[in-house]
Amino acid sequence: MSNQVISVILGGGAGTRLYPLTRKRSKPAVPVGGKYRLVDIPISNCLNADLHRIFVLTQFNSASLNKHIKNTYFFSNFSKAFVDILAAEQTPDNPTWYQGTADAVRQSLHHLENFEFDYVLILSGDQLYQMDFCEMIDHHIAQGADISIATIPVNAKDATDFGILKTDDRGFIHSFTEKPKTGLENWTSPVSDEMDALGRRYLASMGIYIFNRKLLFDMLLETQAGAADFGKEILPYAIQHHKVLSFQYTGYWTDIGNISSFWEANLGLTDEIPQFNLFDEAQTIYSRARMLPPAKVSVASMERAVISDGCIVQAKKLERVVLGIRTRVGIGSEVTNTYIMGNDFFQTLEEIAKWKEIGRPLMGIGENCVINNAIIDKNACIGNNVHINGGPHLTDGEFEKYTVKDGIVVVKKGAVLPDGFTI
Ligand code: ADQ
Ligand code: ADP
Repeated sequence: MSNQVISVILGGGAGTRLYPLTRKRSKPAVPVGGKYRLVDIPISNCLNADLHRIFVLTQFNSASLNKHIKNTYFFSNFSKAFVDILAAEQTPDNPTWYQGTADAVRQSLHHLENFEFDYVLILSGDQLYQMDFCEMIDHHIAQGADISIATIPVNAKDATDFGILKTDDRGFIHSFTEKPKTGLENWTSPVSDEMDALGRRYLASMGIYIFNRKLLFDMLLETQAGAADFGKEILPYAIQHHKVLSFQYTGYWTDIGNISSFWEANLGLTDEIPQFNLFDEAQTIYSRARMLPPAKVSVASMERAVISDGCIVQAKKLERVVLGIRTRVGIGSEVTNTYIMGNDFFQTLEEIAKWKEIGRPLMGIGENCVINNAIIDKNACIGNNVHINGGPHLTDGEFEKYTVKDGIVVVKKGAVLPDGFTI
C-alpha cells in the first residue's frame, strides 16, 4: 500500500487561532506534549501505517520547522521515504499565499505529479489522535469510493465547529454542511448506543480525506479550479457528483486548533490513563532524538506531572503540569494546570552567575512563583515571586509579554517577567 499513497499534511494557514504560539514559528513547529512538535503527530500516524512519502504544506518556511524535520525524519538512501516541507511560494503565475486548504494542495500538485501513486491522503496538522490509516484506505478501496472522509460522532455543542454530514446505509455521504450555525436538529445520524448516551449524534468530518489521484487533479485544476477550501467548497460539490464515503472512527481524536483545546489536550497527557497514549509502542509518536540528560527533580508535592528530559525542578508543588525539555523551576514555586514548553538550550553556569549579578531573571521559572492555568512558551525568563493566575475571571487580551485567551495566560516565547510580576 505504501507505494500507492502520497500523504499531504496541511500544516496551517495564518495560524491566528494558536497565536501567540505561532508568532515566531509555523503551526506545525508548535511544541506539544513536552518533547514533540504538532507535525510529529500526523507524520507518526503515516509512518506507523507504512506510508512514508509525506509532504507538509505550510505558509511559513520557518527555521525551526525545517530544522526539526531535517533532524528527525531522515531515511536510508536505499528507501523512497521522505518528509518534505512545501512552503507557500510565489511563482510568476501565482503571487499569493495559499488561499485555503484546497488551494494549498492545488499549489503543491506540481510537486506531486512526478510520483507514482493512486491515492492522496490529506491530513490536518493540528489534531491529536492515533489512527491506523491502512484501515481507512482498505475501506476506501473495498467500497470503490472516489473520496473518503474520516468521521467521528460529536455532540451538538461541538457540531457547529465541524463539517457535519449524513450517509446512506452503505456509508456514502449524501449531505454535507460546513460548520452549521443553524438548523442543527436536521443533521443527526444513527450512532451506536454508547455514542447516543453521550449525546454524540452528529457525524463530523475529521478533516482527513482520501482522494483518488485523477479526481483530485481534475477537481483542483478544472471543475473546481476556483475553490479555495475543501470544507466550504470542494466537499459540498463532490457529494453531488462523486462517490464520497464516510469512514467512521471510534478512537480518541481531538482538534487542537485553538489555545483552550491545545491547553486541554496537553494537560490531558497527565491523566491516569491518557486518551492519547504516548506509551503505546504500536503507535509510537516520533520526535527528534536529543542527547539530553535525565530530568533532575526535587519536589515536595507532585501529582500528575509529565516531565521531559533535561528538566531541573526544585518546586514546592507541581499538579497537572507538563514540563517540556530543559524546563527549570526554582525553589518554593507552585505550578498547577500549566504546560511549560521548556528551553531551547541550557544556560552555562557562568551566564547564570552573570545574570544573577545584574538581577536579570534566568531562563525558566524562578523561586516562590505561583502559576496556574497557563502556557509558558519556550525560553521565557520568569523572575522570583511572579504570580500568574489564569481563569475565567480574566478578560481576554493582548499584552506585550503575554496573551490571555479563554482565560488561559500564554506567556510569549522569550518573554522576560521581572521579579514580583503579577497577572
Ligand atoms: P477547520 O480545521 O476549521 O475545519 P481549516 O481551517 O480549513 O479547517 O483547516 C484544516 C487544516 O488545514 C488545519 O490543519 C489548518 O491548519 C490547515 N490549513 C488551513 N489553511 C491552510 C493553508 N492556507 N495552508 C496550509 N494549511 C492550511 C476542517 C474541515 C471541517 C472538519 C474539520 C475537522 O473544513 O469540515 O470538520 O477540519 O477538524
Ligand atoms: P529543540 O531541541 O527544541 O529542537 P534546538 O536544539 O533546535 O531546540 O534549539 C532551538 C534554537 O536554540 C536553535 O535556533 C538553536 O540554534 C538555539 N540554541 C541552541 N543552543 C543555544 C545557545 N547555547 N545559545 C543560544 N541559542 C541556542
